[in-house]
Parts: sequence; C-alpha cells; structure tokens
Amino acid sequence: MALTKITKAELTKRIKHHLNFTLDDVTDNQNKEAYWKATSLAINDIVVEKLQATKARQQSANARSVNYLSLEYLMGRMLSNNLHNLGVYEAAEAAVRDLGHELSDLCEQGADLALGNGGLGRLAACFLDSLATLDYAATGYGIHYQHGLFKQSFKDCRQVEEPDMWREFGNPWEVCRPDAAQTIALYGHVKHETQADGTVKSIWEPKTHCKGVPWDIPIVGYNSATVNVLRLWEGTATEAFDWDHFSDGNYIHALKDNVRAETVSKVLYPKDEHEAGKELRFIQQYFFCACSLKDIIARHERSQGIDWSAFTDSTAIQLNDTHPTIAIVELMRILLDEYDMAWDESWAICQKVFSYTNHTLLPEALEKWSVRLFEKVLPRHLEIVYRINEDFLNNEVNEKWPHDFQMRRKLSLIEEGHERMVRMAHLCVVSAHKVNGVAEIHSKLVKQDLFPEFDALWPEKLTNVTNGITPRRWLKACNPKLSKLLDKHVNEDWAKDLNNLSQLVALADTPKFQKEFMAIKRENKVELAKEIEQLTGVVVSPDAIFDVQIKRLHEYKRQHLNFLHILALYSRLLENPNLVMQPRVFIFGAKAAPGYHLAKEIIFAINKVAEKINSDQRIQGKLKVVFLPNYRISLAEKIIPGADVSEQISTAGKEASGTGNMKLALNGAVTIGTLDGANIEIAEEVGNENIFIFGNTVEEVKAIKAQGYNPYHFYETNAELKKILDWLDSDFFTPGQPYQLSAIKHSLLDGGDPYLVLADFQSYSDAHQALDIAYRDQSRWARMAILNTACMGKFNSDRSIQDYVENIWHLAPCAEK
Ligand code: 26V
Repeated sequence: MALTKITKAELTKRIKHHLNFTLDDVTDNQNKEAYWKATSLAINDIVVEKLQATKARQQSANARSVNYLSLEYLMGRMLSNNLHNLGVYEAAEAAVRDLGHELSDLCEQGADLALGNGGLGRLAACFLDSLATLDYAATGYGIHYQHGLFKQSFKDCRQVEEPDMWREFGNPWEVCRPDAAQTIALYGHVKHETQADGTVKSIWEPKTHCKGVPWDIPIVGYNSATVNVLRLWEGTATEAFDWDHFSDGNYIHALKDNVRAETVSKVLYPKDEHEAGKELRFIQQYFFCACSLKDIIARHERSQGIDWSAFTDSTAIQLNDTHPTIAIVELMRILLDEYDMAWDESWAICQKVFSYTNHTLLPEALEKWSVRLFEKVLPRHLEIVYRINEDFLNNEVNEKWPHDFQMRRKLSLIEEGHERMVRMAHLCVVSAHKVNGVAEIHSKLVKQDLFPEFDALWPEKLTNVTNGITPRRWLKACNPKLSKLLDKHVNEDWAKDLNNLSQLVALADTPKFQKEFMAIKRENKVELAKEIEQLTGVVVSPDAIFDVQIKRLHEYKRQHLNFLHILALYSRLLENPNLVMQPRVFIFGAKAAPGYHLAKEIIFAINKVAEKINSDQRIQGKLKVVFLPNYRISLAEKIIPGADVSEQISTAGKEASGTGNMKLALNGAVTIGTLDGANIEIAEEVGNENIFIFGNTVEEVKAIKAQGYNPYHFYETNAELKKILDWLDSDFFTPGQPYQLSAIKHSLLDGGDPYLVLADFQSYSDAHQALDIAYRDQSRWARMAILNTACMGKFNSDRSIQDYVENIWHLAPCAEK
C-alpha cells in the first residue's frame, strides 16, 4: 500500500470528526485556521498508522538505520507536502471543497517551521524526505526550539527582527513523547580513582542535569510505505531537581531551575560572526547529541540487547557539519565510563559509526570551542579529546611525518594561541570513517586546500556527495501548473525519478510545447506579481524579466554585486531613456544575521535604491526593484515558480554547493552564475549555451589574491563603476543625507573587497547584457528554460541519498513486501 487509498467521503468524515471532537469548533465555517487544523489532524491519523507499520517493519527486519544529527531543520509547512507524498491531494481537495474551502488556501495556514538558518537546514529536510521515499530506516535528530529563525520586517528600509512564534497555534503533526525523555549531565569535575589493577579510572561528577523531552514529527515518504521520524529535543528541568526544592517549600527556586533548563532549547542561533564563546550554543550542541545517543542506544538495546559488535552493524550516524561533533566524544565516554570498554575497542566503534559532512570552507565559519569552556561544561569530554589527540599525533602523524613539529601543530585537535581552542573539524576528520563535501568543486577544495594532510594520511576518507533537493516540495507541490504539464508529457513518475524529465529535451524546440511551457511561467509570474504587490505595494509587470536572488545575506554571496549592476542599469536608463532592453524586475529575499552590520547595510541600500527607482517616471517602468520581507520556505515556494532568472553569483570557491540554484533551474529559471559550487555541475547538465557563466574562476581568484588585489584599479579604470560607486557617497538616493550608503563603497575600496566584487563587475554586466538579448528572442529563451527543467535529474535529493547509502551508510531499503 505505497499509495494511500482513501475516498473523499472517508476524508470528509474524518475532517468533520476533528472539527467536532478535537477542536470543538464547528460554529464558524469561515475559520480557515480550524479547517486547516482539522484537515491536518485527519491526514495525521493516516500518517500515524503508516508510522506504526513502518516501525514494526523496520524492527522485525532488524534494519540498519542512519541517524541524521543536525542542529537545523527547515521543514516549512507540512500539509501540502504530506498530501502529495501520500497521494491523497486530489481526494482532500474534493473533501475540503465539499466543506466550503479551497485546499490551496488551507495549505497556506499553519506555521512555517523555520528551525534553521538556510541551505544546511533545508538540505536536512530534503534528505529526510528522500530517505523515507526510498524506504530507508532513518531518524532525524535535532532541537525543538521554542523560537526558530527570527521574523524579518523592514522599518525605514532597515531590517527589524522579531521572535518567531511558530508554536503559538500548535502543530498538529507533532507529538510529545515524555516516555522517551532522557536526562543528561553538565558541568562539575572529574575524579580520578586508581583501580585494583593499577589503572586509573576517570569519574565525572556533574554539577547539574537537564532533561530532554522529545517531540516527534512524522516524515512521510513519497509514494512509499515508509514514514520515518524527526525527533526534536526540548529542554526541561529534571524531576529530581524540582521535587527537592518543592519539598523544601522553595517553589520559586524550583521554577528558576526550570527556566534555566528550558533555556537550552529556547532559541535557534542565527549564523553570526562570533560563535565561539557562546556557552549556551555549546550546551545546545551537547544536549541534543547526548539525548540522541541515549535514544539510539536504547533503540538498539530494545531490539538486540547490549551487543556492541551488533551496534556498528545496525547504526550509522551522520554529522551535519561540525555542530554535532561532540556526539563522537560522548559515545566514547559512554563506552569507556559506562560500559567499561577498552579504549581501542571504543575508538573502533566510533570510527565505524560516524561520518561527517563539511558545508563550508570559510575560515570564520569553521567551528572552534575554547579549551576553557570545554573544561567548564564537559570536563570529562576534554580529557577524552586530549587522549584522541595524543594517539593521533603520536601514531598517525608521527609515522607519516616523523618528528615534524610544524605538522603536529598544524594537525593537532588543539589550536595553540593566547586562548587554546578545540578544532571541531579536525576532531571530525580524525574520528569519522568518511568525510564529504557537498559539490564536486567543494569536495576538491576540501581535499586540496582545507585538509590536504588529512587527505594524504587517509586517501579514501575524503569524498564527495553532491547536494540535491526534493522534487516533491520544489516542483510537484509548489508549482502545480508546471507539474500538470509534465504529467502530460513525461511517461513515468518524474517526481520519483527526476531523470525522466529528460524526455522533455525532445520537446524543447517544439513551438507548441514552448508556448505551453511559457504560458505556465507567465501565469506563475502573474501570481507572483500579486504577492509582490501585497507584500511591498510595488506593482510589477509579468512581461518583465523576473530576476531573482533569494538566499541568506552574506558578502560572499554578493547581493551587492547584483546591487551595483542595478545601479549601472539605472544609470544607463537615465542617460538614455530609450535604451532597448526587456523591462526587468529584480526580486530579493534574504535575512541578515542580526549582528552582521554590513549585511544589514546592504539590505538598507537595496531598499533605499528601490524606493527611488520604483517611483522614477523617467525610466518608464523598465526597472523595478523589490526586497520581499521575511524570506522563508513558504515564500520561496511562491517566488521560485515565477522566476525567469536565477542569480548564483558567489565568489568562486566560496559557496560550497548552493541548493536554491537547483530549485530555480528545476522550475525553468535560467542561471546567471559563477563557476562555483553546484553551478558547475548545473552547467555540465544543461550545457553552456543554457546558462550565463561569468567571472573569475577559483584558480583566477587565487591568482588575483596571490598578486595582491587592488580594487581601486577597477574603480579608476571603469568610468561606469566609478560613477555608481560615487553615487553611494552622495545624497542621490537619500536626499539631504549623504553618505548613508557609503558603507558598501567603503568595504569595496578601503575594506579591500575580500570577495572580489569589483573584479567580477564588468564580466557580470556583460553576461546580463547577453541574457537580455537572449530573453528578447522568445523561442530561444523558452528552449533554455525548458532545458533547465529537463536536465535537473541529477539534483534530485534521492540521488544524493543513494550516494550516501552506497558510499557511506551502507543501508538496505526496508520496503513493504
Ligand atoms: C557559517 C557562518 C558562521 C559564522 C560566519 C558566517 C558564516 C557563513 C557561512 C556559514 C556556513 C554554515 C554552513 C552552511 O550553512 N553551509 C551551506 O550548506 C548548504 C548545504 O550543503 C550549501 O548548499 C551552501 O553552499 C553552504 O553555504
């Protein structure tokens, strides 16, 4: 029963049941919220049945499973996705219509689960979808943050942050499981006891404890029998703690402890400049790793008893970036201290179980924690880290590079300096059996530039798994019109095997198909234009090119390069109002980390410039700029189907992969991008004539930096660039208040332009000109757009998961017989 069979009548009955008995809310027929909830609860009943069957099947098969440890999951909304994956969307649509509602409206209700910052968190969500779709036994582990990523609005063109209140109206999909709560220890000190045999045993005497209560969210596979679980831990005080104080009559004190324990899962940290030193973040990491490991071990024990040799057969643990690295040390501690296992045996188990994905090369983003903090919060774990380091340096490093002090210093898990730091990535690479990057170029740079010595030590360890996206959410559910067209022209189920879209290649030159394809793009643009007007008040024409840059705001992603090009276009239009060009709408969506000053200045500058350009009659509506507030999954789902152009313009070598690039191309947007991250593989798939590549390559970037880069050279030799940069110092966009936009100019010239914005400007501008010409040839553009959709098969996250399964996790599917 891969596809759930349920009739409209049955669904109607179940929805009514929940309206009556769960929500006690039948009076207001217009209450969309109530109908959304009742529909979700009705669907969840089906999901839970499948979940129970999945558990039983996986248990009886003794299925080897992967445990995905991630501090972030960007799940978005769940109703539409679950309906599509169950194959009951149409039935639900009919049922809901009978009750007086449009299902698409109800699918817009409910919180958008934003328990993550960006690409890394969304990747985790896509991977869970694919794991269930391919019938693999898998559990996602993370934190049940009370507040996810902040809500963004603009006030006087500046970003304002407000707390995300996603739990305000409840989440019909999740269920609390107090029976599976875990208690973990923190702080305190280590006692050393000499044993009868003369060995010394370390005994951790913690100062405090914290309880983790799990919330389970079901993960429904597409057209499969599997429903897996995402288990998110919430922090609470332990009962023992509470009752002690309570019986003292010290109720207030007891509550205070409660508050402290709850702080652990209070808020998701936004990607910020300085993460080191944040004790709470470190505790969050340990809290969820320790709870998850106890849960994994308990699950193993339930099925196979305490058999550690079987443990490595049944369990794989994937670390999503270095954030859950402490899990490695925690498993060592459990084996050594709680199960009295020998060091070598414990170490062998850890190495077999763990693997690690690297998601960034940016030096400032590579996690380090101070030895001081480690010692304070997890004193026993620090001892273990020291021992791992000692063994590594004295054995592996010393054998390969005997008495090479420099090499020891370079590879050590401990960075020496005025503050000694634990290098989490080194700890991962030393401990894991596989380390992967997330796109070909990124993995190559991980080997060559980031960890060349580790690669020399263990040539098989470092590998690549190119990222992917789930075509269920990112095409089937978010772009129903295009989906219907694909259903008509593609023989097999493309949402299961995206490679089937290659059948469209044969149609790319057919005028009739081109017309159908572009008519849908236009309808989607009309929808998007409405959304834009609603969100910003700006009216845009669907005949313009919709040029989209949606991603976190960061200098390396170069929203300011896009911004400079907009200024150049504006300048050209002012100089020549009759300039022949297709009208263009530049659409931005991005949140800046609250502490990232320049990123916020870039948002301000784009909004300020947008104000002037959008109301300038002289340019006859040829140029519009909109910055959509509160970019998140549900907004992405509206923007992507209506995009013509996808901006993927990071400095070569900086964007590990990117996944927005894949989502936009899949929906028929043409990429303008650098040879960076997955753009390179996208170009390989679609062909160079169907993508606009510009800018310096990784090698050229390196050469420019090695020579000593001088941004002033471009300022002084490019008159247009000089003019627009000088605008930023004037009051042209901020009447009466000059210098308000100067921060960008300053960072590009005197700040040294670390991301080579000026070096790539001309090439970017030329690529845009070529793009404009291509767009005006409607049939040529239609062909490009179709081929982009047709050639995205490789970027199905099912393919990524299959790569992980074959090269790293070694799972077998556990499907229904
Ligand atoms: C972390 C930080 C931390 C502090 C300073 C600024 C900064 C900038 C970037 C990061 C990256 C964190 C890891 C991450 O989210 N990487 C993203 O992972 C995606 C999924 O693999 C990938 O597509 C993106 O290219 C990559 O940036």
